[in-house]
Amino acid sequence: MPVKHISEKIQSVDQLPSGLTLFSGPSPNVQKLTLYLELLNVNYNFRVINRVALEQKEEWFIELNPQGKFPLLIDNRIDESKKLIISESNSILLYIANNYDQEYKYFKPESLDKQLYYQELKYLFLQEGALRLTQFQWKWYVEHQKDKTEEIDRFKNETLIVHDVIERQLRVNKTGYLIDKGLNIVDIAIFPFLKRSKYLLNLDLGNLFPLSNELLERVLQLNETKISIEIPSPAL
Ligand SMILES: N[C@@H](CCC(=O)N[C@@H](CS)C(=O)NCC(=O)O)C(=O)O
Repeated sequence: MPVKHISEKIQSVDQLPSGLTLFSGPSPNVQKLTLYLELLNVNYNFRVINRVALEQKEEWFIELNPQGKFPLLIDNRIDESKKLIISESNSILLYIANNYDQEYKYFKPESLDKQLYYQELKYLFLQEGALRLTQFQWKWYVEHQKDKTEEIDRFKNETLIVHDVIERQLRVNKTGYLIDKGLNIVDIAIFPFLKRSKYLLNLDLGNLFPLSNELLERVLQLNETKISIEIPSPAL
């Protein structure tokens, strides 16, 4: 297992051990990163952020990511004097892809396959810009404003539209994965959100979107997934 948990007392870049350090509380967005690192067998440090205590809003963290949100990655392996600090889970995913997926197992750069590369970008933007956004709003209204049925229907419908895009793409690609012959970073980015729709929002994925359901269950069966979704702790 490539992960090494580091002390929660660490609050500055200068205190970090060498290499990659991922900062995060429980979140679907960190699951794609821990799974990818696990699949690549890349060693990394993990600094848990205490979400309940709002550690992500503390000044030391705001200095690293002014948005006050996780996950966040710091790499000081490349150049000790210029530490690389990246937020936004999909830019972190692309950073790992470009720097650590050296055999291009789960990622195709533009220089290798232009078609696939732009498909990768498309599904990464779709996942974060549409699926997560509408799904989170849908969940928020269901939990906090149950009587706002118009808003609930609107966000649920928007979520279903993205699920339909994913299902149609799986039908076209015919490999059981979204864009490539095997697992790719877009499947890795999307699976935590298929999981949320199915297990948190109780969407009948198996009946409504059977190929998406098969993809989700296939990813969940991987040993690397079983290990990586426990980091920092299981979260839907
Ligand atoms: N677009 C950002 C979203 C970051 C985000 O919203 N993170 C959530 C966890 S999934 C968070 O930090 N929530 C705590 C907060 O907003 O205080 C990404 O992809 O990393």
